[in-house]
Amino acid sequence: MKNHKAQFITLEGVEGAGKSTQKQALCQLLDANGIRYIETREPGGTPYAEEIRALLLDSSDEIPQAKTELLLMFAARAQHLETKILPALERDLWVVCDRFTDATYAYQGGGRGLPGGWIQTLEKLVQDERVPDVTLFFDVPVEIGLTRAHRRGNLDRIESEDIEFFERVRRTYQQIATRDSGRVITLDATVDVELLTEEMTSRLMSRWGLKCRPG
Ligand code: T5A
Repeated sequence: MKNHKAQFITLEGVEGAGKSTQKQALCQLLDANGIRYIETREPGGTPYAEEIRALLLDSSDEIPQAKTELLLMFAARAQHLETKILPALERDLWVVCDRFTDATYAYQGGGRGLPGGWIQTLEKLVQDERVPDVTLFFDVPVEIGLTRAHRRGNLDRIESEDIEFFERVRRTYQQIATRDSGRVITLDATVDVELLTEEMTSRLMSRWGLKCRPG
């Protein structure tokens, strides 16, 4: 393997894009190459941040305002970044994280229509210059993703938004991927699980100079 500093990898996409499924395949690739890593997710990732996640995703009688939702996403992120992600990277552990700040631009920015400038301000405050090294964007038409998510069942508060909301989320992800194509790898997530794993594995092996395929 080429010499690499510990990588901060994030997975993004609309609901049902297949992030969680492909995260397992990514971890198998890292295992096969003897790379030490932690797995985590947002919102959440630490006990405190998981409590914020529960607040964010539970459906209750009082619906949080879009601004409240934005601030809670970054509150959870501050805790997660400081107490889990950065310490892991400092110990030379790679970090595989299901969603990060691109999701805030996509959901609270694109979906809810909050100004991008607000998100940039909070991003600077919470992350300073820290951004993921690699982001895998699993791109799938909203109807396909939502059908998969519905099949899986148990929709949370945000998953229950209407189709136009998720169309704006997807468009924002696509814009980020175009603008930041050095960091973001876009994968066609309409194909079956095995084909998608194959494509992701090949792209990452060549990017990092890995030699061993899982299994
Ligand atoms: N959020 C998050 C914000 O609004 N702002 C933020 O800043 C952040 C960080 C939580 C919610 O929080 C929001 C976004 C979310 O609404 P989450 O925990 O990541 O996000 O939950 P979801 O995105 O809802 O996770 P899902 O499980 O719905 O999506 P995945 O992980 O993309 O999909 P996955 O792998 O679980 O697959 C879903 C189903 O599809 C099948 C699977 O078997 C499964 O049944 N599947 C496929 N079927 C056919 N072909 C494929 N290629 C398939 N891949 C998977």
